[in-house]
Amino acid sequence: MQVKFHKSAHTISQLPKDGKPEIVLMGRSNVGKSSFINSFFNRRNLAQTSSTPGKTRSINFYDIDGKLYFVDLPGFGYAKVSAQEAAKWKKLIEDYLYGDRNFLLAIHFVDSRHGMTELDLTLNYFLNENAIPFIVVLTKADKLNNSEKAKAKRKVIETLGGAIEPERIFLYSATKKIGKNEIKRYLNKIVARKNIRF
Ligand SMILES: Nc1nc2c(ncn2[C@@H]2O[C@H](COP(=O)(O)OP(=O)(O)OP(=O)(O)O)[C@@H](O)[C@H]2O)c(=O)[nH]1
Ligand SMILES: [Mg+2]
Repeated sequence: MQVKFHKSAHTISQLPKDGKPEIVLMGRSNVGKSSFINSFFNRRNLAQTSSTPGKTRSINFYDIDGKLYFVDLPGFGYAKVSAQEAAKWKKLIEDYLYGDRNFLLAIHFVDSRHGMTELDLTLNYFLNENAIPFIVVLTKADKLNNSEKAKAKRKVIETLGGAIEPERIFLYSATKKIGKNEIKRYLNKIVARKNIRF
């Protein structure tokens, strides 16, 4: 499997139009979406990350074997930009999400220490409403002990009213080796017919 940066879209007209399937990374600002790209693919600087929320400001496409895209979205819930810029991002993300995209899977990132917020519930509602298959990835799991990890997972199930199987919730750490193999296994099942192996 080969991954390479494909393009950044700052406007809706810059989105790829080739109809390739997309695995889209969503979640609050600073949750670790871009760090996931780098750690998952073992590439230090494929995606830009920052300890300051709001690093990713465009929709970034990463090409997998010329067959599908990983799509890194700007995070939501980021208040430290001007209202004008926030409105521009919101529109870009919404135009993207409501556009006629070929979603293979959404990866919904949630900080394992904080659990789901109101905005996460809105996103979850959107995914369900639009029948977009998704998994939940609980990030920064290196900051939790084992009982906290189990609790974080239970909390997601509770918050979503049991409407998600435990097999679709993953604990992950970009800094320590947690969760990567499990997520690889899950994704490999999804792309098996496309002859891709993560
Ligand atoms: N300890 C720890 N820190 C992490 C982990 N993943 C990300 N971080 C840190 O969290 C911060 C934000 O990471 P990003 O990957 O830039 O987050 P993002 O979700 O892409 O943020 P936006 O681009 O603003 O939406 C950085 O300081 C990362 O180093 C993790 O698994 N463990
Ligand atoms: Mg980012």
